[in-house]
Amino acid sequence: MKRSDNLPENLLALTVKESLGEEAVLLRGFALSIDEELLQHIADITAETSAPFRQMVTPGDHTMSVAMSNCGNLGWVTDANGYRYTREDPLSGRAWPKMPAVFEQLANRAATAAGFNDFKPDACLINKYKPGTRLTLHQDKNEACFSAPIVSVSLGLPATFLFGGSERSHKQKRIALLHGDVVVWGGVSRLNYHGIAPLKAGVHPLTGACRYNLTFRLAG
Ligand code: MD3
Ligand code: FE
Repeated sequence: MKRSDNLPENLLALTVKESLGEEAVLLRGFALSIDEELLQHIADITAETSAPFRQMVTPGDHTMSVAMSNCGNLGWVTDANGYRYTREDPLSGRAWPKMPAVFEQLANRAATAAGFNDFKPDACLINKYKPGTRLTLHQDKNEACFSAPIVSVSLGLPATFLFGGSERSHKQKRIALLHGDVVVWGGVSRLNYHGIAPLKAGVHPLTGACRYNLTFRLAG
């Protein structure tokens, strides 16, 4: 039996909820009990013969330091033609790998714990950070619908999350995101600027010198 079979239905009552601002909820350690299962799925999805990690190029011709892949019906991509969601992995020409049931269930339960019922993501972006890798301040606005929340899951090395406001110039809060943490962003925080500071060097027992982030979205 997999440990995800044991995820209690009443996880909500057992979860430490921390508010990061209006409609932004940090669920510390929410994914800890299924960490190894999540990492095994990431390894399978990103295997050389499936949808390997790649450093994408922005429309402004910058190569991103974060390596990315996707699973689910839609996957986020960027290239010279812009930022968008696609049904096929441009590397292979095939559909993105199916979203594992445990991913969908985790995202749905985290959203529910944060007060967003019936979240059914169709896209999961998988980000891989090595020491020095960063994600500059941006908004997530390539999705068809902004009323659904975004759920993010952190695995491996810790990161400093930069959480800004509705304008790029607004001051940012710095929040440590640790292995197993889940954050739910919805409502008024959905379009807030955010980013990840350059990852500090380190070694995590399960991931080595690396951080993974899963970002679940309703994109289509
Ligand atoms: C706040 N990823 O892939 S997840 C991204 O840790 C992205 O890899 C970061 O930002 C990472 O686009 C941060 C947390 C996150 C995701 C979406 C948000 C925070 C958000 C949307 C609105 C506000
Ligand atoms: Fe983002």
